[in-house]
Amino acid sequence: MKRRDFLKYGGAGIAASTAAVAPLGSAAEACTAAQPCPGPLGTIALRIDDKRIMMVDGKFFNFLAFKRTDVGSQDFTVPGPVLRIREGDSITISVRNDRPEPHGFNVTGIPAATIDCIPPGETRCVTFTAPIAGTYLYYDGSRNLREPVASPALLYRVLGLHGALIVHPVISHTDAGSPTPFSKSTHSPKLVALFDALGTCERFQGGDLGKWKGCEIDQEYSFQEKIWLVNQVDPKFNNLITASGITQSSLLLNMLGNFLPRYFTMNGRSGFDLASGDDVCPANYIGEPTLIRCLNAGLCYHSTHIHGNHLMELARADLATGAVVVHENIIERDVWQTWPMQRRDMLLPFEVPPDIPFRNPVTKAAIPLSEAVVQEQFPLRYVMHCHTEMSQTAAGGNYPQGLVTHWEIEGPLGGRALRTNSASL
Ligand SMILES: [Cu+2]
Repeated sequence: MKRRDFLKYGGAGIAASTAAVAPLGSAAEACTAAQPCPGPLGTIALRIDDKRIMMVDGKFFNFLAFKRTDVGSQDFTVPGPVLRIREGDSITISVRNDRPEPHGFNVTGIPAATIDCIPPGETRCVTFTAPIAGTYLYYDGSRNLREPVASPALLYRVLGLHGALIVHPVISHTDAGSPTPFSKSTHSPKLVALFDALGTCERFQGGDLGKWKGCEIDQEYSFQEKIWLVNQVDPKFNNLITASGITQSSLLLNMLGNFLPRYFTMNGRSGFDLASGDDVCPANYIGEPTLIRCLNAGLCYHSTHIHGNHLMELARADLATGAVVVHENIIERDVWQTWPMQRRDMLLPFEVPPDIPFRNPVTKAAIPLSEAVVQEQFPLRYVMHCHTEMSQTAAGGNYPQGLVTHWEIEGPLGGRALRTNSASL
């Protein structure tokens, strides 16, 4: 290869480190001019640093990561911690940057929750009013020196600086008293009809236990509420992260064009590492509906497919504005698209799967699922996998080590109580 070609195509370390000196200085100076936090550091305190993380095939790569410092002892994670706030509250978020390059903070659909620039070693704050209840994505949307101004800033988000921000409603119950994930002001008649039907009809059984119950505001997830946050990893971009800064590679001049993901992750894991985990795998009894909040922080399109039940799509993000849109009509799906920066709230009803013979074939009378299952023993496990074919793999060909997990029916209607009672005997 001629030296000129090396500089043009691959000489990231040499070409960029000399070319980047001047702009790095000026950008850092502009960033330092930003005002420090006034007063206390706020409701939620975050830090940014780098972290080495092992992928499903045992290889380690560098990531940029958030950790929360205002609650307990937490580690840097990718994705960042799940943040839960309440609609209408005044929220202050502080972010300390322990990396050598400037960073920022953004939330899709909440333009006021923006910190343009956090200089190295410093802390910046933002205060905003929490918008309507729903699922939001926080991330670092600041631009690396080499990312073209004409295209979206992608690098820091994809390298790990992203996480789910959940806004809880203040008044969420229907007039009939059914809890929903949304504010009453955004309820549609069909959404109300669905949540009122949960636990009360032949399809959605379970009485009071069949109602949906949300996650507590100080928890990341619960047995009836999960978060599926997907991302993709191309190690050649992760390899640009060094302790002394980001290597200013020519790869960044066209990140989308140069991006070739080798790992497709959900909540930071893929393949075998997604085979279990309470954060990801819904494991409930018939009649215990589970909300799955789906987000995509990456650059690739995903097409999530689930077996066993259809899900009810309750809400999505408007991709133009990022705002939460609670559907007027409930859409039943077993495959749903997840575009980059998209969020969708999906309700997994935990109804009797249609292939389980829980009716007497002659009299049509319902018989207990526990007696009907003669061939398939509990737990019944159903796959979730992405229908975007590339995402089944890891490291460029390890199948199935990509975006694949499962959900499971632990037992029949009322099974949780039966198990609890037998455990107490
Ligand atoms: Cu499938």
